Amino acid sequence: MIPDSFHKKIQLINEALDHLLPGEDEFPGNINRAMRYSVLAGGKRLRPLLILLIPELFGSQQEKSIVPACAMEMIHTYSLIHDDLPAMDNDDYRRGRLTSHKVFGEAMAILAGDALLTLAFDILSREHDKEEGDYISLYTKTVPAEIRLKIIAELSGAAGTQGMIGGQVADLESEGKNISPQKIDYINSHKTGALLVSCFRLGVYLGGGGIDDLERLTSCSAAIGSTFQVVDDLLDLEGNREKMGKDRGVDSKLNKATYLSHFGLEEAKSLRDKEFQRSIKLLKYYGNRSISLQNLVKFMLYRDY
Ligand code: GRG
Repeated sequence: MIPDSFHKKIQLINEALDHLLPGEDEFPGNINRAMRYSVLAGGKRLRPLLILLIPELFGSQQEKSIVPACAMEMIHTYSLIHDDLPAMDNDDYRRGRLTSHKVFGEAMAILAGDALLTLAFDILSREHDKEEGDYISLYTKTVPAEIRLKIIAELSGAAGTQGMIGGQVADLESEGKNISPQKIDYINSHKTGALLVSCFRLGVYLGGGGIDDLERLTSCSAAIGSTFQVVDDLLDLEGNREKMGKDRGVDSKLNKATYLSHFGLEEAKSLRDKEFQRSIKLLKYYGNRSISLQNLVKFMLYRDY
């Protein structure tokens, strides 16, 4: 399970997501219900946690990070909804529930994904929300406009064809083929790594880190991002279905070439250990301020769901 020390932050993120998502009773209700169904289904909230924790390396407060953390979770959830569609991985379960298209139908699931992607950039670019003192007003008051613009550019780059979508396209086109280790690395670092790297980079912008910090933490997150996908592949093979809240064996069903299928179990676990040690070494540069982050990285790479 995710360490208890993160529960307060997860609660903060969940409350903000609940507030920032459109209400179930607002018109048009069906799309709002579909968006809320997938975002509020649980999920480990790893990406928002990273965006809250990185600024702490620079002694900055977490309040600044809440809106970008929610935007990231909305984009991540959109990618899961679309990844589960019949045209992609065709999964029936996600986060312990039936997938969006199983409950709301394929058309509404596609639109829920689109709406979450759009809402993410809406909350990042809006000046204020309905009430005074809400999450968005706090964000615009505490984060300068040039940093907010940088965050939008970073996130759209990571989610687009040079990032997550590019990796997803390579993944789809590689099904049933014997692909090179370089191609596997491209898939892992783009499909999964791109958003994780941008969590770290967003955290540096929000925390006021310098160019050295950006380089150090980009390198650290690149190792974590690709390895996170290798761990996901390991769980697809060895994980517990109940704990994971989704079906196993999807990679072999779709005949996907992964780091695991190419190099085998021992090599995949040894890569995980090596990249974990490498990232911890980089994080130790920040001394005690990085302890929570080190714990989160450990959980990410040795998780069982
Ligand atoms: C635009 C049509 C269209 C489709 C987009 C971009 C995309 C489809 C899919 C992205 C690829 C993807 C879903 C990668 C999986 C990354 C991954 C390992 C997800 C699991 O992350 P966790 O374990 O999940 O953090 P929770 O549920 O805990 O948030």
